[in-house]
Amino acid sequence: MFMKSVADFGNERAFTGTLNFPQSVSSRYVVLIILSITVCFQQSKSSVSNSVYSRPTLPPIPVLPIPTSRQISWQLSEMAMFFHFGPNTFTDSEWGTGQADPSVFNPTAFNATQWVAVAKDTGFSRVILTVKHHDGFCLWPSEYTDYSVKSTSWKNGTGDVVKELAHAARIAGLELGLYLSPWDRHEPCYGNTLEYNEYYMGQMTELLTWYGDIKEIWLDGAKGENEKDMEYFFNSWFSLIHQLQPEAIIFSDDGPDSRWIGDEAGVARTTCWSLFNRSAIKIGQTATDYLGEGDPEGPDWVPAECDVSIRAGWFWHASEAPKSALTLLDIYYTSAGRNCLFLLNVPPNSSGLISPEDIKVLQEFAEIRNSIFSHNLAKRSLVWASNTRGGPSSTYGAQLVLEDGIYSYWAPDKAQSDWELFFEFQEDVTFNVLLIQEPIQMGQRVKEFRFLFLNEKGEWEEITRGTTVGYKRLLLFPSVTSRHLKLEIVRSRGDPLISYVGLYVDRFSTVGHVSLVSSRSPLNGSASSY
Ligand code: FUL
Repeated sequence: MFMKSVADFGNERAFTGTLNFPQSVSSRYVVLIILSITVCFQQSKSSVSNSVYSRPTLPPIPVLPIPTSRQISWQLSEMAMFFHFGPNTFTDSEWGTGQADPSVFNPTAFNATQWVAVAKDTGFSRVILTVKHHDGFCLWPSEYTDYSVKSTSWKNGTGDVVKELAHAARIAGLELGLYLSPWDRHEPCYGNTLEYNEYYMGQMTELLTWYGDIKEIWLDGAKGENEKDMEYFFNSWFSLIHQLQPEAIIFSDDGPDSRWIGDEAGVARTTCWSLFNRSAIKIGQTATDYLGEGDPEGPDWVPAECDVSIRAGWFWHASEAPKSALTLLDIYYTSAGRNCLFLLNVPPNSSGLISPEDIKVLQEFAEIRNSIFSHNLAKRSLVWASNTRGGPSSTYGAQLVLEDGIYSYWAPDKAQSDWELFFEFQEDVTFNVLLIQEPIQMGQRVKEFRFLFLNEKGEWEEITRGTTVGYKRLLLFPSVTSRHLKLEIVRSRGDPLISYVGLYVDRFSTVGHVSLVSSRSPLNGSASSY
């Protein structure tokens, strides 16, 4: 903790002067006085600790639902990289028919270490591979079909993309996720409910037992029109996955561990709860409004994931170019900056490598993020709160909102209605980005907040406002210069808890520009575009 809050001094004024001893007192006496004060202080400290037990302020009660440990580590990972790779990469298609000859799959320079290095070097801590897309082709040598790498000339039929990626990810310390498409356009038993579920679970078992730790299973909900009708045994799939890989997050349209945000543009709603009601929905049939906003009354913790591709398509096509780094920055604000995981697809090309032009954009994107977010201007401020649980010097003090991470936080006193954090600077600061984080391990609470500055007339004036916060909320607005700022929590589920507040300068985005990526108008009347 770098600074003591004004409130920590209670009603007393902080002593800031220097001790001036009279000239006549020699330095010998000064040393003696200091020594005796130190001894007395230590004695009194030890006698207190022998007689009175003073326990720390008790923690607040979590507001349910709360995330599981695997959901917390998933959320902390913030950004994941998606790899769509398979026969479509070689046939210039998106939804392969399942009839492509396996021989088309021939990545002559395949190198999973390069994929992982690109992800790691540009700030992604998890990679997810389409081990089987809708065409049914398997990137690992499944024993249940020969429509796989086994039937190709790549490495004379001995290759295994999943094995090589798992190995590269493990060496680099990245987490691995797998996308196993339920819809299968090749497998003849697709449409026969019992047999296909057996087939699917057999393949899932191979994947979850052959390749070490798997941290996410991605269950895509797409299915073409007029395709064979059949039922998926979701509950059996979920139980099997959690039994074989207890740390794996299961993503589907509706959870159980992570849900789809409802679009493929990387744009979450400005109101985005991780709370959800799983019993009220049927997988694949949930309205996008419900997926997008979540449910402040929901009994289940099912945070959202925003999947979007760096190119127009999910698979690599020679004719397509990557989006710009600034567009990725916009998407970062509208996904990771709205309480979601940002899942960015970067499709390897037909030689089996990530293309240089995509790498260049990813590097620029990383540099831009770094230049904006590595310097929190709020750390220069003195922070205090309208009230604090256990008093201003407790382990829930206001100044903790300047400490990185979600495990230290400011908590207000019980039964208060004013929830305000004040930031005071010694000189003017100019910024245009606000970051707020809640300690989600205690539940998602904030329903509405405002951020204000003290104007020249001495009145609090609103800079921006928002609804939900969750793990991370970013708001971009026209630049503001001030010395006095206030974060006001207007409405909350229980007492609001705030773990981090950041103020940054984004010289790259223009506020007008961001509306270009927003698929809908803000739902909460925010002054900000984000
Ligand atoms: C969609 C699929 O149909 C696309 O091909 C892609 O895999 C995307 C992530 O999900 O539903």
